[in-house]
Amino acid sequence: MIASVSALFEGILGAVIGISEGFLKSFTGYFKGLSYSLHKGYSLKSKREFCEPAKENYFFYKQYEDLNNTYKSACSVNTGNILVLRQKLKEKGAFTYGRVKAEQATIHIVGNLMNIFCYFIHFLIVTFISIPGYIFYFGIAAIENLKLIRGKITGICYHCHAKFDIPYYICPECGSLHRQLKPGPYGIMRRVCKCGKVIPTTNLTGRYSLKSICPVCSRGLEVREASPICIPIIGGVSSGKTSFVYSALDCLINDVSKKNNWNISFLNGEDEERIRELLELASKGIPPRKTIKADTVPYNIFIKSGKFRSDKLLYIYDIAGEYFDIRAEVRRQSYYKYTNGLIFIIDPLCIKSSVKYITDKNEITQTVAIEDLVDRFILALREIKEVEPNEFIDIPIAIVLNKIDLINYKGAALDFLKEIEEEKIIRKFQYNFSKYKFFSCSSLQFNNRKFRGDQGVAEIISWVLAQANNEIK
Ligand SMILES: Nc1nc2c(ncn2[C@@H]2O[C@H](COP(=O)(O)OP(=O)(O)OP(=O)(O)O)[C@@H](O)[C@H]2O)c(=O)[nH]1
Ligand SMILES: [Mg+2]
Ligand SMILES: [Zn+2]
Ligand SMILES: [Zn+2]
Repeated sequence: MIASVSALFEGILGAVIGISEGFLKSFTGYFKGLSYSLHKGYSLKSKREFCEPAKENYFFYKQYEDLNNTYKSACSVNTGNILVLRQKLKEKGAFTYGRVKAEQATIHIVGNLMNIFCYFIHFLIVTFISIPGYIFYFGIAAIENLKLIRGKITGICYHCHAKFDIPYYICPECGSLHRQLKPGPYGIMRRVCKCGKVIPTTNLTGRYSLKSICPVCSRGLEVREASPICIPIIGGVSSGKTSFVYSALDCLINDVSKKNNWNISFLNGEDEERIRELLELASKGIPPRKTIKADTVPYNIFIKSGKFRSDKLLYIYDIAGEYFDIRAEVRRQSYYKYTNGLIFIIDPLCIKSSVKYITDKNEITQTVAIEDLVDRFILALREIKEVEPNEFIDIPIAIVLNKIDLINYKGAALDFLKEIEEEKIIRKFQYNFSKYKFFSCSSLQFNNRKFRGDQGVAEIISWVLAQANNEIK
């Protein structure tokens, strides 16, 4: 009797001590979990999605990963404590039994409730601290996206013709490659590169002034986050495409830009020199060298104006005439996918019925089958752009009757084609393009002791630019 009373008493004493020990462990469990989970470094999410060479902000992803890990660790601490206590049951006696069982039950109930409570408080604290950052992030990201969308800003590589959102940027200090230099876990307006250099992460803060490379071919780019306007020049061999490009550039730089108050600039000093030298030669009447198939780098010119939402970057593709001889070759030119306007050069010397109007018959040396070329090009374009036969191709196209200095006809291009009974050519464009216009010009007029494009060239380039981009009028 006395023994059982004393055992009961011991058991109760044990239980009281067990409960108080259980409470203590329950209160410390979450903090132990916290000490196991909080550590410096990257969040798994940012590592998976970005993996950038920059310092990560704690209050973006990592704080919630730490929160969840802390809760899991704290639960494990409780389970561990309960298991360890089980060992103690090997010691016989009512005191030990009461202490262990009471402590286990306390940890199980109070410990887990404490974890839920602490998790909730932890969640509130990190959320409270994070909210201003998130609001700032969403605000800046929205303004940035709006600027890129409204300004039609995208990247186009002038080496490999790939299209992308923004290029890869290079840290000016250590040369590290930032593949996704935009607002995010590494910073909203700016980020700190792993070398310590602070670099801009938005167009608004001047990201475009950093050195960049193409994400596809890794070659250097100086596109500066402008809105691209891509205009390929189409036409048979020797139809005068390169001559037209030179006179169009000359006219754009010297006349059209001044008339519209546009500011013209080049990719860099080297490219400016290349273009100016070519124009200088052309102005002396030296015909351009034949374009070869390897010449795939376009002529780039920046057009800036206070009236534009974004700077424009013109890409004029001067393609070798041989490319249009085979449909598969046309299809291989990926820039037709995103082209904003087309200039189709027709050499009247290739149209048999125009012979009687040609002043210098010696010039008739070419035999490009113009109708076949038009058909081939339109078919290839439909395939690339995936336009159904019953739909119009929605790229504006200027059809240019070139070399009119050799033609003895004063009327408009469309009338000339009708006059020589080449309505077939007119219809091919009419039936396939939603927006088209016929022009005539001479890329080589001797004027003021210089060879320059005539008035027609200015008209053509202005029309195509205005059709290609609605900010240009
Ligand atoms: N008279 C006259 N000749 C021109 C005109 N435009 C081009 N040419 C001449 O036509 C020839 C071919 O001109 P290019 O500009 O090289 O022709 P292209 O279409 O670039 O030829 P490929 O590079 O072979 O595809 C050159 O000898 C030019 O001088 C023009 O408006 N008037
Ligand atoms: Mg050429
Ligand atoms: Zn760096
Ligand atoms: Zn590229």
